[in-house]
Amino acid sequence: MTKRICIIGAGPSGLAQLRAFQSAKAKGAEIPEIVCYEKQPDWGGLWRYTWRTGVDEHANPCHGSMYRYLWSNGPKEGLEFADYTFEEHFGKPIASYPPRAVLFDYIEGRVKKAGVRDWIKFNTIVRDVRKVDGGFEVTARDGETDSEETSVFNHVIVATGHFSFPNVPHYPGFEQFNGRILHAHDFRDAREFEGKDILILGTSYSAEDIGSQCWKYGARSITVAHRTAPMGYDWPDNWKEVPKLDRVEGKTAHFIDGTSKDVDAIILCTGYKHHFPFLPDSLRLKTANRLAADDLYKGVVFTGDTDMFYLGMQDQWYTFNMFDAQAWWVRDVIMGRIGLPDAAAMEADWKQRQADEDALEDDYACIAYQGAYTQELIDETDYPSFDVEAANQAFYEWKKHKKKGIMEFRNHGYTSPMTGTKAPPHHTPWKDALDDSLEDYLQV
Ligand code: FAD
Ligand code: NA7
Repeated sequence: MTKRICIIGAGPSGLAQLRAFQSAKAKGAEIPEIVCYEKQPDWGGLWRYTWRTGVDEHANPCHGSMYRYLWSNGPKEGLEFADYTFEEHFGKPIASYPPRAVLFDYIEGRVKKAGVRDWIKFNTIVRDVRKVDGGFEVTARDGETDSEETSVFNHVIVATGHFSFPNVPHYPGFEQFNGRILHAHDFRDAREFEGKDILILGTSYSAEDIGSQCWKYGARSITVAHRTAPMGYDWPDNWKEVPKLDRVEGKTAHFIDGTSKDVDAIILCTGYKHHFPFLPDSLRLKTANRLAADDLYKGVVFTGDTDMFYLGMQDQWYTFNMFDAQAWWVRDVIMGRIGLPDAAAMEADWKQRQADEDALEDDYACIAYQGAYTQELIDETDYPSFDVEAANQAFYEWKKHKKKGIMEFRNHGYTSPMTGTKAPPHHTPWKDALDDSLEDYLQV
């Protein structure tokens, strides 16, 4: 009997899984029956921009965390698909830090070509997954028809991402703050903060990029409070890094070193939580945002139930091509091409990966580690092999360029690990490029 597979989510990870099965089919293999549930009206996951915050069009939690004017925060040469290059999609080499709309177009181009849209049920949120005899009973709700359906599958692949449920801390005085407090998840348009004094909490990607956007689009000042350590870049004059926030009184933010600053808005760039409200405890992944997640053999097989898989649950240097590596590998387990070892060996695997991660000394080592993981999976499937070392190099150069000029790093170009082509410079320096549309970006 044909196996039935449920994929939850049609973001880059879920789409990688669809493309993996479709590529096996194109090579003549008999593939399982596939149903992909996607709660949004379209594919692309976080790369599908929504102006909505709070709840979505069907009153479910809004998935989108991306904002207007977002340009890739790492070089595109690190995330390029090995089976569908940027040059194939755009018909010419393009610059290295594409805005969101350009990356969405690229992601969409591959799956349009593969013809997998019919496998996806849009506007349909998975509400419940239960273990039953012979597999999993999955209950999903179609927001358009306001109706529920329940189906049984042999395997469930969770590809719901982990940058959508905000980690929202509380600090004394938030209740009385005379301004806006929002999490990065709800940030949409930097122009809202033009002429304003902004306080940002956090020191990772969201803090750096949302602060940079507010600066680019005319905020009066940016103050970034760090809980652990400052980011330490050479920031513009109206940007200060200060110690941890202690409390807020009226519009005044007080920091633990006794200094203070009057601010109009507080943006909590305090990260996200892995959150799977549709799963029972026995199937629910519980892990921190790290390179080697808990309880996942080879980073994808859930050790609590090996008929269940998770994609893209790691913290990410590598993204799209790592999701591909995972999806091809999961496909091959499901199709019986790759066998699984016993429970003890699977547990030893993720624990060893975490021990190796804990021994990494710096970001460069983390990049090499995730590159090696991606390579390991690729080597065990027919995903087109590519020069992972060249992708690592693009990331290393990106790190150095950030250190050299945090508002200039996006003006650099890198060499594609797939085609060997060096990216041309963008026509306008990032800080002056206010139009983030695909049409503007692709102009020569
Ligand atoms: P997602 O993109 O989150 O997709 C998950 C999908 O699952 C969504 O479509 C969602 O609607 C669906 N879903 C969720 N729950 C359910 C449910 N219960 N039922 C049905 N469907 C469901 N990466 C980069 O490489 N470069 C960048 O510049 C970059 N910038 C980023 C900026 C921000 C602000 C954020 C938050 C992330 C950024 N990322 C970036 C990382 C991002 O995580 C990946 O690029 C990628 O989107 C992850 O893909 P995914 O499919 O795993 O998850
Ligand atoms: P990250 O990378 O998880 O970073 C979260 C940041 O938030 C980090 O600097 C934390 O500081 C800080 N944090 C967490 N809790 C608090 C509290 N309570 N107070 C102050 N600061 C806090 O999340 P991002 O949103 O930046 O990035 C996630 C993805 O989005 C990423 O892949 C990007 O591509 C876009 P710490 O260092 O732990 O002290």
